[in-house]
Amino acid sequence: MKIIDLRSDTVTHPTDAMRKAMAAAEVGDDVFGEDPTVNRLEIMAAQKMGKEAALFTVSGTMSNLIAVLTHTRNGNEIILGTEAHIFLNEVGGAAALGGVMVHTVPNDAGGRLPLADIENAIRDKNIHYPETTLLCLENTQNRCGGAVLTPEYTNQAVELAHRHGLKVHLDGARIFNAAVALGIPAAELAAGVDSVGFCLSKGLSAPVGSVLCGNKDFIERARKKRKMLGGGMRQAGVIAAAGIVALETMVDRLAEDHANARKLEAGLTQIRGITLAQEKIATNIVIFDLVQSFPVAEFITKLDSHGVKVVRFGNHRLRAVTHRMVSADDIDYALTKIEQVCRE
Ligand code: TLP
Repeated sequence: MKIIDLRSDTVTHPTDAMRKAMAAAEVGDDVFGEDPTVNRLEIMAAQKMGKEAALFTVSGTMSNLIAVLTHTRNGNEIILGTEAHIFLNEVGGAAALGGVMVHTVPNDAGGRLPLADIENAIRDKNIHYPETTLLCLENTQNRCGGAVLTPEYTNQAVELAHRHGLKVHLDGARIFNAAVALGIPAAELAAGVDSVGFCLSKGLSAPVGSVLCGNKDFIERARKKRKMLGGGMRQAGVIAAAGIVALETMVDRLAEDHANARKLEAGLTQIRGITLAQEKIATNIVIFDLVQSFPVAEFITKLDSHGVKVVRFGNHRLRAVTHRMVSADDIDYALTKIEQVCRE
């Protein structure tokens, strides 16, 4: 049976070029700083983000956790969106391992944290209060349907945070989707932030990995936190090699995924029983709602039995993500099946 897996762009397999590069990768012990391929990837990543240095990590979750651990101290408070991946999907690592309190601010439909709300959330100096030390933003904003934060917004949020003495971490798991959507270099989206992490293993199709970028001092301290978390890898050049191919060859093609997401949206709006849950499709994520009477779990199971996979994103809410392994024809096929299940 044909399988169209729209659960996430994390399901992408490495390309043939990546597998070749992995097989041929020059390696060394990265804990000694001696893996030439990892070193090359880190230099490349830092350049792409316009930062001084970078650190290869196992996952987006690990990059975010290391950023929180490096920017804060136990008992600090961090500000992030009610829809933030760090808040919702990272097993509470910031609290469990970082000992920080999270102060959430509702994201608007565009994935932004309204500036006035950020300012309101920053604690005054008062003997009763924890110290607010970090603001976390997310670009693209996953749960807001892959919404894109513009450099203008990010710069304003950074200016506000810095004025109050906060650092800013950007969860840029899909920052290249944002860059491609806006037609600007990713570095512009991360210009003012103190750290940015991006994933190689999502739309860019590498099998594993994320890179955390920032200034030299931050990365030096972050490297130690990675070691503490057990993330000091040895001959990691084998996986970094795929990351290099991802950065060199997989960024521009994200535009295709965005076009397919718009195609999916156009089709979904024609299906009775489905409404879009976002104002516009900005990148590769489509979030949609089923009419209240449709049981979501059953819908997913039925669709799955037709070979089309999506994930649950709420009581009546589903998410579909386009990526390299889904073609425009696959979108047509998926739409036919979604329509069929809705009809049934
Ligand atoms: N997101 C996954 C799931 O965890 C929801 C997905 O399928 O979208 N930041 C953002 C914005 C993310 O969307 C994700 C992964 C991460 C961080 C974590 O990356 P990994 O999975 O590499 O730990």
